[in-house]
Amino acid sequence: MSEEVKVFGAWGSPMSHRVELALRLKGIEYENIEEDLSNKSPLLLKYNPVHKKIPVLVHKGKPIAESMVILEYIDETWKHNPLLPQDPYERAMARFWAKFFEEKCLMQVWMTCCSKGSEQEKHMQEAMENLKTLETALQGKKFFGGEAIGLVDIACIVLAYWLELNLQVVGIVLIEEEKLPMLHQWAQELLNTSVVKESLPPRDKLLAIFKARKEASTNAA
Ligand SMILES: N[C@@H](CCC(=O)N[C@@H](CS)C(=O)NCC(=O)O)C(=O)O
Repeated sequence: MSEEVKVFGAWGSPMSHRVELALRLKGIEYENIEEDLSNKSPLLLKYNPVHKKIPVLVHKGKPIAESMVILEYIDETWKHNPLLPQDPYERAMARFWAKFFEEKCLMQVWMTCCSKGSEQEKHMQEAMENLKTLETALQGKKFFGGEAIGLVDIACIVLAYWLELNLQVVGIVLIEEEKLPMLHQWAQELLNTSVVKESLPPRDKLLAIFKARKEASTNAA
């Protein structure tokens, strides 16, 4: 491991998956360091003293935190199989949509999974509106990155897999073919790509966690 690439992550985390997928797409070997999030290691706290969260990428002894920042670092360090377009305008657009997803879709869909009744209805409507807007960036394309998986696809994979599974457990289908046809098609294409399939955490293990969380919240109510 000449490049000394380490990823401090957790098997079920969509944020550490972003980093691992980017490294896999670039063919960069890395050492995966599994963190116990209920008992974080002194090294993780040293490497990410501000947020104390995973993922952290450590390259040649230097730590970088925040998944989207790490993705850009990876893209700038290993320039082959680019995650961002070469054209400055297209790069700006990719960053725009990744930010839109982070700020306007991620939390809204997550809150749809976690809330109930009229609260849930409100979050779901907001999530739908924002996902319809996000979908426009897929017009005429297979992936947000075009023919190849790019930064926005990696950012949004949490929607196609983790959030979809969580929504399934609470009995909601958001990414329906009729309502969000382009996002629906995109999710299928993405999850059928071998590099993605090989990198995703097991569906059954995630479903068990989401079901246990739902039962705990039902019992607490
Ligand atoms: N904005 C951060 C979010 C990272 C994050 O939320 N990590 C979670 C796991 S998915 C974590 O470390 N949770 C433990 C904690 O909050 O104490 C990123 O994109 O890297």
